[in-house]
Amino acid sequence: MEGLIRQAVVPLLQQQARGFASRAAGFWCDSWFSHVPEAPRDPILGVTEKFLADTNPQKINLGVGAYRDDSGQPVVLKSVREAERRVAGSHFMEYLPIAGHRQFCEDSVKLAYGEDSPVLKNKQVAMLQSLSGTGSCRLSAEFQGHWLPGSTIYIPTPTWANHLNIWRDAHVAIEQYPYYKPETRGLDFERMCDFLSKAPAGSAVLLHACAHNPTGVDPTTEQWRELSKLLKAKTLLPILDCAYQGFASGDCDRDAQAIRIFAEDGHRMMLCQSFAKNMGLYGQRVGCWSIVCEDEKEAKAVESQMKALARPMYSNPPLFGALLVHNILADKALKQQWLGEVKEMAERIISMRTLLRQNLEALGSPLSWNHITDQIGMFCYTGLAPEQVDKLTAEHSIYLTRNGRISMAGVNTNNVARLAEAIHKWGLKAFCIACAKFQEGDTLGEALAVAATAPYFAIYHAAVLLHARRELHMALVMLGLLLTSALCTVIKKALKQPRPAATCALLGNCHKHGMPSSHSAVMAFAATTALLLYLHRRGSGSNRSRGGRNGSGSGSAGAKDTAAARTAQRGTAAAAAVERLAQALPLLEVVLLLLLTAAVAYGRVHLGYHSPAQVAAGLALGSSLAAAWWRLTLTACERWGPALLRLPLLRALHFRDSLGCLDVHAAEADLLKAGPAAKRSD
Ligand code: PLA
Repeated sequence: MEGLIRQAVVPLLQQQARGFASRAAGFWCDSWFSHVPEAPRDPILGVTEKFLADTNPQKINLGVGAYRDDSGQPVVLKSVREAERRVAGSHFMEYLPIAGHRQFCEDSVKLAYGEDSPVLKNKQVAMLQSLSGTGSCRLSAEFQGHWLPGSTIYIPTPTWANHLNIWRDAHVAIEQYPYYKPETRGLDFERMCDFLSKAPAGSAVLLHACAHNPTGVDPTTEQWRELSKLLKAKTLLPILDCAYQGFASGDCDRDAQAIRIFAEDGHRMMLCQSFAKNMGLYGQRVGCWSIVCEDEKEAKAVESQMKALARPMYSNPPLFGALLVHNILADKALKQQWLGEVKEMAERIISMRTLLRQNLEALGSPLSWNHITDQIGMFCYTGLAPEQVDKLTAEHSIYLTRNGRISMAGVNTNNVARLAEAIHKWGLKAFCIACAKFQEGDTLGEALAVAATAPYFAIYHAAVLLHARRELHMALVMLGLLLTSALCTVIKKALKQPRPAATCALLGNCHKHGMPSSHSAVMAFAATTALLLYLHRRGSGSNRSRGGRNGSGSGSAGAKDTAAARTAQRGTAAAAAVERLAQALPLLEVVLLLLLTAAVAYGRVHLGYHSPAQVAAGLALGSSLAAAWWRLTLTACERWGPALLRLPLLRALHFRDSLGCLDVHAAEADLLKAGPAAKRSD
């Protein structure tokens, strides 16, 4: 409703107000048009105007939906050239009747409703040659406004921008129904049906017969059937706009399925056909407007009113294009040739979708570009925001509509890489931890993708420990983890061993190197260090119970002894069990870390990110680095630890050496228990 007010009512009021103001001021005698403001550019054809004004030789026009070959040139189909040859000189240039070329219309509706369509056999279809698809739509809107007064048109969101202008200018009330779901980049079928089921009976519903513009998302056959039933049950009139027959699947019959389902279900309906795209007759303005009526008698009356609408608008349609289409559709061999050419055009577009997606993935784009290949027809609804589109135009001379729609017909092998680079540069970037991809439905893969975050958490964990505990050796562990990761990057660059060929295209990492797996190396480093620390603390614990060095810094006896003493004090078996569990915890943690390392390593192969050899190399590198680093850490802490800890900065930060302490937590608990006096005397 709000959209309608903005688009229809507000401009009308503004126009009236301006007219009134200028007349009231007496301007209209000496300045007839001074009150006429400049209209905004058309959102689609305005893009072509800007493109033509650009002097950059590298410019790319992906705005208007006009087919181009792989060298970016407009195409005249061979079948059309042959029809042109046959037509040339053989016809005089008289006016066509108001309803245009009758045989052309009959060929045209056969292509849409089907050769053996009962509605055609029963002569239920009123028809008229129109000024291409736009002319058909405009006549439909005028007919609705005139013969179904007070009815509303339901238009999908989004849609071809001109639909809104057309029904607005025909003064028909507009409602917009949900069609596209950005989150799934698919059809919002449930909401669409829900919305339409609430439309008042007697309303009209505009549907794109195939290759929805701009989304490239069509209902499935089943969904078309459901929609047809819904519209029938709710007494809604379907108006099908068929501007791309053949461009969705490459097969004109398949692309007519919606039209045929609705006709079969006995709908009264309107159909707007265009031969601009599928025959490449853009400038010839050839279309056909038809209305399926109750019977022949009704069709006759309706057709007479269709002519009555056309006559004061443009009198009668142009001759040449209609003759071309008629020559092609009425000649079996020529029609066959044309069908092959439509298929070829559709296939080139499909191959460009694959190429564009591959290029984006090869650039390492972390976003999903599946929708480029999932969508059908002439357009790709990229999801780029208007600001990003502006960047593509300003910085790269790439022209597209501001709703992020790309005319795939303008993409070719020469410009696809430049287009992908520009989209990648100005497109959305993603930040996520690990971002491991897995196959839909692979539960193990999903769990392993979650496990792939572990190396990042190992580093975060070390950082948090360092911050919370201020242990000297933890600073060195953290440094070791970072060095391991950096070393992997250096080795990968030096060896340049590729990622597994079988999966790299799907994962979009073909341009990355994989030897060794840094995930595996970092995890192996973390797990080995944890194991060595555990063994070291156990060793110092048993030494201590044999009278060895006490490294806890708390001045108490070994934690094991302390625990035993506590147990004795409480004297309960349950407490003893809890204590034993607490003692076993450090070992359990080490075991879990080793298992997690195994899961990460297995996941790298299962998910296709690395070969087994790359993972094995990562594990070997990480664990041997950890062992070497551990020796170095021990020596460093023993030799230089005390001196380091005396440094003013480390003292101020309360850094400490707790390497030799068997159970840091127990030691701290004892310290706190001893009370403030103990802390002061410390
Ligand atoms: N209906 C839809 C859904 C369309 O996309 C178009 C054309 C038409 C009707 C009208 O086509 P015609 O009058 O040329 O037969 N849309 C184009 C061109 C290809 C345009 O905007 O006029 C587009 O770029 O969206």
